[in-house]
Amino acid sequence: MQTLVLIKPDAVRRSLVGEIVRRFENRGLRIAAMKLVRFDADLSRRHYKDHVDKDFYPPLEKFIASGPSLAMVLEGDNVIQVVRQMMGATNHLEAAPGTIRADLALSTRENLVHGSDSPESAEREIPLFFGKDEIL
Ligand code: IDP
Ligand code: MG
Repeated sequence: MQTLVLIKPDAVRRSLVGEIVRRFENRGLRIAAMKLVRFDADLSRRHYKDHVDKDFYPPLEKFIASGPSLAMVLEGDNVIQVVRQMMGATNHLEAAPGTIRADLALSTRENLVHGSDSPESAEREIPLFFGKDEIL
């Protein structure tokens, strides 16, 4: 099983890439693909297609395009659920202690990480960032 993980521009700016990748590696997940990506408005609208009509979307698009993100495909048993659990709730105040967002974030928008929320989302999101030949 595979999932798409993004380490968002706030995390890259704050030099938290290593800290966040370390958590996933230590958990036992395998990195199947990894690269820096720069969102533009088109990629943002495609990636966040379920959110484009929401109030928080315009500032979200500005944020996600504000600098490079690290995109990864992670692999492992139940990886979608495992990554979502390790990320914590969207709102850092509701994220359980020990999760990435609870430990490292102070903002609901700038919340460091993205992880696909279902197998259908993973199947849709991975090809937005990686060709088949880039997933090893
Ligand atoms: P998720 O990343 O935990 O799956 P989603 O509901 O899919 O959360 O929202 C996508 C992203 O949009 C969030 O990670 C966060 O960056 C941003 N976002 C979601 N809800 C809010 C909000 O209420 N205020 C500001 N930003 C939000
Ligand atoms: Mg989501």
